[in-house]
Amino acid sequence: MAALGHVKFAVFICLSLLTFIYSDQGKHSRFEYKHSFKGPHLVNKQGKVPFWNHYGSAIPSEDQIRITPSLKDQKGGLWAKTVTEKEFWEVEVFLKISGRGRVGGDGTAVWFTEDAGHPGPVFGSADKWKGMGLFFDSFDNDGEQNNPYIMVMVNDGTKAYDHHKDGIHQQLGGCMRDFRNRPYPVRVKIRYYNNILTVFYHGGMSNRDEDYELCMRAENVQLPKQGIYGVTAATGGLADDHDVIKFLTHSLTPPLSSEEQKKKQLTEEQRKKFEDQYEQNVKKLDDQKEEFQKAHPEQKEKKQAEEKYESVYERDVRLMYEAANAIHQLVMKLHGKTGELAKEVNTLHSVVSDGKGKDQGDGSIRQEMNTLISLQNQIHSIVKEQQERRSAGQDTNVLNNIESNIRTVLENVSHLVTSAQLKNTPPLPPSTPACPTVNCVSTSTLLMCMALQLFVGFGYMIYKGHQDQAAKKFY
Ligand code: MAN
Ligand code: CA
Ligand code: CA
Repeated sequence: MAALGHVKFAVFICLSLLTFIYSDQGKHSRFEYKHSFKGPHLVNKQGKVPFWNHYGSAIPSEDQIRITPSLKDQKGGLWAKTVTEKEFWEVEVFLKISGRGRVGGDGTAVWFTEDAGHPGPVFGSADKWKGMGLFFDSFDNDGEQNNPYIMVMVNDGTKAYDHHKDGIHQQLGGCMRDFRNRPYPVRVKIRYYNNILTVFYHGGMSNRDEDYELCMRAENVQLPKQGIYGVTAATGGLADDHDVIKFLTHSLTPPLSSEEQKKKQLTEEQRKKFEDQYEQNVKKLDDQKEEFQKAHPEQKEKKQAEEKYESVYERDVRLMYEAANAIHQLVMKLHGKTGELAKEVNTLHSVVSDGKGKDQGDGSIRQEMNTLISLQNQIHSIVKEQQERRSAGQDTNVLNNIESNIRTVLENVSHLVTSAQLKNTPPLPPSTPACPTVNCVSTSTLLMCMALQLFVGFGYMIYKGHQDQAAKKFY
């Protein structure tokens, strides 16, 4: 499978090369990736454009490099790290120059110079360069109303650019175009071949490749045999965003002799052979994929199952939600039950009060009193647990209500016990039992109280268990 992938990749590379090396108007054009960049993934992890250095205000991002933001007096630049190997070349640069003002400044420059530039006064780069600079000059410094202007200036390292006159007398050639705030990127294609320098301009009114027009052409141009490409920009009192979107470089070489052509150029037959091979390999890959799926159906099922069932995260969230819901239900139930219990004990209390003085006390009263005391103890322990829970920061209104209900029960039971104790002083010997004349507290009532009591305790245990489980899910 992996070998197949490599074959596929190799064939793809060959086909790509075939498209890069082609004969065009008697010259060969070859894409130079080390002197180019384009989106959508312009920057590496270090935030740099591979094979390029940037300085000043330039900020590379995924799909463009902002050489200057629209702030006053900014300078920025981007220069290829390596020199060119071929004497003749063609670069195509995509730019966006935009600003809110009717007039902007100052402009962008595309360079081919002997050495890489550094920050300076000429559109963000150093003066007295050796080589060529093409300037998108937005601001009309000399007031001749001839800007925005695109111009080429060749320098042998001796001339200082005349910023105040927009270099009007220093230009090799140019054309006046408004390149600011265009709907699509504006483009420039600079071709240097056989010492002829030609500049084509694309006004950014469309995204079509064929919308280029000739801006300038000059013969007998002497540029360094080897050089470095750069793109820089600057703002002054006025400011624009100067963004570069693409920089595509091709080296241009003379056509090969017929002998060389035979050796180097891939014939149509070979091309067809590669294409067929590629098709076959793709088919083979598909067949193998199918075979693998047949041989390992569990893999497919596994994948389907993974899609069908929820993820660990989804399950945890769902469980937490369900647990919280269950706790809520339980607490509400507990709330209702303690209310009932309170009512029950109140009834008990009034019955005991009514029977005061009538009851002479006997064994059954003593037994009931003992049950009441144990009931009191149990309720007391619940109240204590409630207090602990509240001190752990888990108090809610409902839990408070439960507690207050239990407190009422506790008070009433205390009262009941005290009344019963008073009645039985001094305690009667068990040998002389006497039936009460009034049925003050029935055994069934007491048993019901105890059942409720147990229910409360049991409910609380379940609630606590749920809560512990829910708490564990957070770790
Ligand atoms: C000021 C100066 C000039 C610059 C213009 C336009 O006048 O900074 O150098 O060209 O603003 O930005
Ligand atoms: Ca200017
Ligand atoms: Ca001018």
